[in-house]
Amino acid sequence: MNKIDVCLSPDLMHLYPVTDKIVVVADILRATSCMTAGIAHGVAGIRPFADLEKCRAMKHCGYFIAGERNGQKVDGFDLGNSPYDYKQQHLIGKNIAVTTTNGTLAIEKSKNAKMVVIGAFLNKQALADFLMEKNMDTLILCAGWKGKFNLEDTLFAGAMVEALQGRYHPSCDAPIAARTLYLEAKKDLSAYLSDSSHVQRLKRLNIEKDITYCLQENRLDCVPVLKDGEIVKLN
Ligand code: 3SL
Repeated sequence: MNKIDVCLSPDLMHLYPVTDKIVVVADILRATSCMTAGIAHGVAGIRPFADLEKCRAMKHCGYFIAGERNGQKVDGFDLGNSPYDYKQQHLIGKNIAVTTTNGTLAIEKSKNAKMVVIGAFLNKQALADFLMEKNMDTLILCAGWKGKFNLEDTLFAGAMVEALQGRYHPSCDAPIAARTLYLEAKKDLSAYLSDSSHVQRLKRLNIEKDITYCLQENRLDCVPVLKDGEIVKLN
């Protein structure tokens, strides 16, 4: 039986050999939810950068540039980090370069994986179907917040473990703990997360509608995959 594991922070990635695994990167609020929404909406490709200036430089290569630091849009960038930014009509068929506080760093830290895919509650079932078809050991990487654990990414990891239950065997205690939390939270994810640090941070910035959007399960039937450094729709 294949194994499923959960890495609770990008700072722990050195503990997880991934060269023979699929890594699912999750930054539920909001980076990987934005990427999933954008790709589902018809954005041609999204190139992630951990480094802000490298991302900014992509403007000269014809990319729209998207970026956030501490939840707020980077000055001079075309887009912030709201899923609604990624669903604008004029972005269909276009390419975006993006940098975020945690999500794009988590993607960079996954670069040795056999395959990197982008996870969100939005595409949970599409992703689970894809993983079952691929039939490979899988690691869910939670982007967290500046190296620390966060609840929303861990709940998503637990949701994936639950979706793959019976088909995958947990590698250690993290997937068991994440699933237990998800089962407790799933009736009302939004209520369960109401006191969590990043929900509080985003509420202070008045972006409740992004939280509501990102916590919807199985709204999008799309698996974004990292190919030659760019996130594209799996075909
Ligand atoms: O850290 C990230 O990657 C972002 O998703 C954080 S925020 O929701 O845009 O603040």
